[in-house]
Amino acid sequence: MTRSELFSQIQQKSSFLCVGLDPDLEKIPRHLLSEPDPIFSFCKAIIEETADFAVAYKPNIAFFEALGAKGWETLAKVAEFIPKDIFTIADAKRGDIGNTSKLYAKAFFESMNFDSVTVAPYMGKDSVSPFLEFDNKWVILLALTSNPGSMDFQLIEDKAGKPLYQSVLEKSQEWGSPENLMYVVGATRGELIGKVRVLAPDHFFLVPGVGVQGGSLSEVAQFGMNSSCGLLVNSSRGIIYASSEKDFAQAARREAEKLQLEMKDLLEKYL
Ligand code: OMP
Repeated sequence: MTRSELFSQIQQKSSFLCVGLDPDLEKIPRHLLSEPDPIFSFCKAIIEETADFAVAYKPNIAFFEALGAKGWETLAKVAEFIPKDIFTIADAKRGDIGNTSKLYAKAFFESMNFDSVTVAPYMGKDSVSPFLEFDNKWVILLALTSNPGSMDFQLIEDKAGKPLYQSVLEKSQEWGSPENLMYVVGATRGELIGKVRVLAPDHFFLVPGVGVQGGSLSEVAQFGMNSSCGLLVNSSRGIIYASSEKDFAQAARREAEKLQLEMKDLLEKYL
């Protein structure tokens, strides 16, 4: 999917919502456990009920990988089930020496036809570039993450006072463009989102951390929105586990709609 196709979907739906698919057998409603593929049934119902409000889906690969070979089959079925006009993110946080990264890229872009994959920048250019060689596919590079451990390395300053995340943003812009490179910027770092926006004015940000992790959607929009919106705000648990009863998909729909309505107002205010 191209950047302009993504932006037109955002405008059409008045939404920049990414629904995170983090399906955990221990958390999904009990009645689904008798289905032949409970995780697929769960994701399918969530997708059917939230697709009106979402411009992206982000299956987190760990939740599928944890189930072994069957989990990979389920992931492929989920990826295939997501409507083709909705942006898909394989949240795999990959990255390795060049020839290995190339095969990771093939796995997610060719075998499963995802639009994008999350990539860790730690191993540098040759670990990221193979993902950038695919037409109309995207790298979503970890820049400033939402977790407490992000302080351990990402905020360390060099002798000139430049934090590591800033070096990641500056250097990686030599490898990709706003047409094929996005950044992960956590919603829990509200005070820093504006700084990241200055460093990467045109790139899309994938922003996890609203909802359960406590980030503020309005702050994200205030400091992070650009003239093409430039934001995909993810919520996983806050949507998919809104209810653990038979009405789980309808409850997910209500949560997704709530976020979309907030996003509509924010788009009107800042776009
Ligand atoms: P919830 O906190 O349940 O909304 O889930 C957040 C999702 O975003 C999980 O799948 C995380 O793995 C992912 N995530 C973060 O929470 N923080 C980050 O900095 C980066 C990610 C990610 O790359 O998606």
